[in-house]
Amino acid sequence: MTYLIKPKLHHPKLPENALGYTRRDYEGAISTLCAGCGHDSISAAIIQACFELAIPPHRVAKLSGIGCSSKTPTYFLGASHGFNSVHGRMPSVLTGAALANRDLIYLGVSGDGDSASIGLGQFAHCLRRGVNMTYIVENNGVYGLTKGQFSATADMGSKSKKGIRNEDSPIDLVSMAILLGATFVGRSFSGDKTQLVPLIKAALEHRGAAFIDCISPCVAFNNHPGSTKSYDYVRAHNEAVNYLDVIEGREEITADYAPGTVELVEQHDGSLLKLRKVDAGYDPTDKRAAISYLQEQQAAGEIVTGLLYLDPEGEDLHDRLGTVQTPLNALSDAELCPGRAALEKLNASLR
Ligand SMILES: Cc1ncc(C[n+]2csc(CCOP(=O)(O)OP(=O)(O)O)c2C)c(N)n1
Ligand code: SF4
Ligand SMILES: [Mg+2]
Repeated sequence: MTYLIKPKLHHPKLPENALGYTRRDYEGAISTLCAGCGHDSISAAIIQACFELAIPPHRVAKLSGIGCSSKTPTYFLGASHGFNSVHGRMPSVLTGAALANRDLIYLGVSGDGDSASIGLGQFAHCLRRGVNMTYIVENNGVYGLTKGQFSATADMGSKSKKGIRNEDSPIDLVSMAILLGATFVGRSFSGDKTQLVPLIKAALEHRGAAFIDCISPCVAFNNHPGSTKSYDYVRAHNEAVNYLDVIEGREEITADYAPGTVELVEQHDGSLLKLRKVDAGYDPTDKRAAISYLQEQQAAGEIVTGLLYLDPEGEDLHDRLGTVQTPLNALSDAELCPGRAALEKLNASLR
């Protein structure tokens, strides 16, 4: 793969985070995506979120599948671990990595083709298992990389660039993720940085399976008037259920205390989510209400965005499996291979 590295030079007065890094330290190579692609805006939001959280870049493992969306990890967090896997297989590679080393922060980036078509089974199982990760689908309703075929999230009745009508009903990844057992589920729009950056920060802070469906218009194949994934449609039909801000367990990240109804939700790791609700009736911790609200708004043609479901007591797969605390690469040979006697004892316990 060829890619262009950005020059390291930057203005000496760029703001620094708690680690002394500037935003530039969280960037990657120069993007080769089409100008105006929503995916580039999501990369910028990821960079901003990691900068604001002062995450050490080498603590992040970014994984993806295949597609324009799955190319994007090259364009952010250049100093992080990265693995560009096979089409639709990111979730199982991420699960394996997370099981081998629980100390890294796992960020999975995928497309609607990657996750809702070929990788649907993988998507389902890593969410229901509670793998500790942030899983972002950059949802444009098409297979962008392979020139605009309908994906499984494309609207029924929508027309492709070539004028062909989609006859299949779409998969709503957000509703699926809630039903499957993800403990943090949000939806946003690539063009809404004010909402997306705090949502990504909250997902990164969440312990357990965090999923974000991010609508991301494909300017080459799916940004026309008939598509609900176009810039114009989302701007006109977006119903935001909450304004979200994150307060880390360690220190407060933002001082934005604008008026409005505020709800503080404590997460398992002690960090707090601050929700400023624009819709006073919306409770993200009520699973059944969240699902029916999503269905109602969808029937009315609205796209609900924001933090849609949260279980603050989310579990990590490691808790369920009772696995060793230490990353496997830090265990000694004797610990990894305790010998014949230990194996015989284990076998005997299973008879
Ligand atoms: C096993 C396999 N099947 C098919 C392909 C061809 N292919 C590459 S990307 C892609 C779809 C990508 O769509 P999506 O995940 O929505 O990403 P986007 O390009 O829209 O961001 C397909 C079908 C492949 N690379 N591997
Ligand atoms: S084809 Fe679509 S998804 Fe791919 S880079 Fe271009 S605008 Fe983005
Ligand atoms: Mg796509």
